[in-house]
Amino acid sequence: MRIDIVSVFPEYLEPLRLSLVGKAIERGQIDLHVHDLRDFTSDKHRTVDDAPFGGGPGMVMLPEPWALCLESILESGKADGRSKPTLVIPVPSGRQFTQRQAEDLASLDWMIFACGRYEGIDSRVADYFAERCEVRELSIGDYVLAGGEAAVLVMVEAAARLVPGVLGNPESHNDDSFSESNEGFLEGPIYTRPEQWRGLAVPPILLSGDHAAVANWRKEQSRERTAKYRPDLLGGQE
Ligand code: JDN
Repeated sequence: MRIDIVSVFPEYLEPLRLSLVGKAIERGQIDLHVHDLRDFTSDKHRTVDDAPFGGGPGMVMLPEPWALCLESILESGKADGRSKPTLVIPVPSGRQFTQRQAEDLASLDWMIFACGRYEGIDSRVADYFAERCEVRELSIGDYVLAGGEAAVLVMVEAAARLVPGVLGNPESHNDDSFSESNEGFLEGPIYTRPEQWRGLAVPPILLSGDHAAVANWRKEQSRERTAKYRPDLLGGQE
């Protein structure tokens, strides 16, 4: 899988080289390219923004540096034997990024993430590239960040751990909160040694060796937790 990320703060994406995603990069399972948008400006001040048409506060990212950068990435990816990237643009006004979206991204061969700053990117960039690749405007939740970088860290990590071979044991996905094999419920409580810790015991059923009973108990815990924190996932009201 190839991942290109464009930002005016390329250092913001460096944590992706740590831990699980970092290991996947080292193993060659993920080919990560981070690009500085300002490298695609031509004025002395390396300008990437301007005032919004129609007035209002803040600044909007200029379309031309984005076009030059994305075109250079499209060429580089083609030279690398890739075709039809998906262009992900994190925006507070986008479709909700969910575990289903993460699973879908994990199946792709090539993704480009465009991190906006200020009030966002001139909307013509998404329209223009919609004719050249699949564009997805995604939101990681109902809050507003200062830019798309933190959202991209979230989306790349959520997708990368689902890429076959990236996580040691693929079965560990089955217990994930929101996973299909878990009926979309939240994961219940988990325990390790010692059996007794500061006066708190591990639920005895987990020590019973009765796998069916353990599975039933976990399902029940999972339902209870979902009913308490996320009744919307059970089809009820929030
Ligand atoms: O997903 B976000 O909250 C988000 C915020 C901004 C952005 C991209 C995404 N660009 C500027 C603010």
